[in-house]
Amino acid sequence: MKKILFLMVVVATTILTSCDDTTQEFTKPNFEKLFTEDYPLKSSVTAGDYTISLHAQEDLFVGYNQMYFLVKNTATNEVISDYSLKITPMMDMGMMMHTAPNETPVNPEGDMKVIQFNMVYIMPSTAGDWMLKGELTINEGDAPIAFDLPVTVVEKSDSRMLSFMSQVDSMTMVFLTLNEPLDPVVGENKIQFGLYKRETMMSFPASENYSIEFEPEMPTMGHGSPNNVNPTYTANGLYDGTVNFTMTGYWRINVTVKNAEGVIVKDGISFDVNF
Ligand SMILES: [Cu+2]
Repeated sequence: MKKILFLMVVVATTILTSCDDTTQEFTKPNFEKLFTEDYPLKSSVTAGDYTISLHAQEDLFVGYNQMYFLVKNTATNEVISDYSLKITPMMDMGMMMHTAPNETPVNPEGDMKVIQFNMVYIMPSTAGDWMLKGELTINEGDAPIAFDLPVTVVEKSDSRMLSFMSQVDSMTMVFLTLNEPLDPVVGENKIQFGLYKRETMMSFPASENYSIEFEPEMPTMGHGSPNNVNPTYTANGLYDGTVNFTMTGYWRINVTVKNAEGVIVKDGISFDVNF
C-alpha cells in the first residue's frame, strides 16, 4: 500500500514538473488528472510573465459551460497559487459586440491553484469571435494584467440552450439552458436548468424568482415517466430538480417557464436527450 502511495506521489510530481510546492497539494483529488485527462487544454494566452490556460471537459459549446483556469509563470513553468481573476466574456459579431450570462470566478479546491468559471455561450463561433477578456492580479494592490483569451464555441447536435422572447412583454430575450444530466442513466437523474435574461447587450443577469416545470416524454413510443420533480431555485440562475428516464433512447423534455407571478413566460419549448 505504501509503495502504491509512493508511486502515485512520484507520478503526480512528474506530471506537474518543476514545481517547488509540496506534493501534498498536488495529491488533492483530481488535481493531477484535472489538466491532462479530465479537463484538456482549450485555449491559452501569455500576459506579462504569466501563461493563462483554459481547460474544460469537452469542446466549448452553446449552453452552460464549466471551465477551469490555470496560471503559470511562463519562464519557470511554476503554477501560481495566489492570484485573482476577473473575466468578462465578449462576442465580436462585426456589426456589434455583446457579453453573455456568467458567474463570478470561484476557487473550488480551497486554494488559488484552480479557478472555476461558469458561463453560457449564447452563440456558436460561426456567428462571430468569442473572447474571454480577463484581468489577472497576482498580489492584491498590484496593477491588474489584462489579457484576451480567444475561445471556439461549437453547437451540440442536441442543443443545450434555448432563447426566446418572453410571452409576458414580447420584448425581453430569455435564455434557458439544460445543464444536467450530462451523462444520463436509466432511473432518476439530477436535472439542472439555467435561466437568464438580456437587459442590454452588456448585461445578462440570472432570472431568480421564476419557476420551471418540465415533463419528459418518449415521442416515438408515446409515454412519459413517473416521479419527476420540478426544479427549485438554488443560486446564480440555476434550478435543480429530478428527471426519471425509465429506459434508454430518445427523450423530449417539454418545458414551461413562469415568472414570479405565475404568468407563463414561455411554453411549448423542449430539449432533446438521447442516450
Ligand atoms: Cu453573438
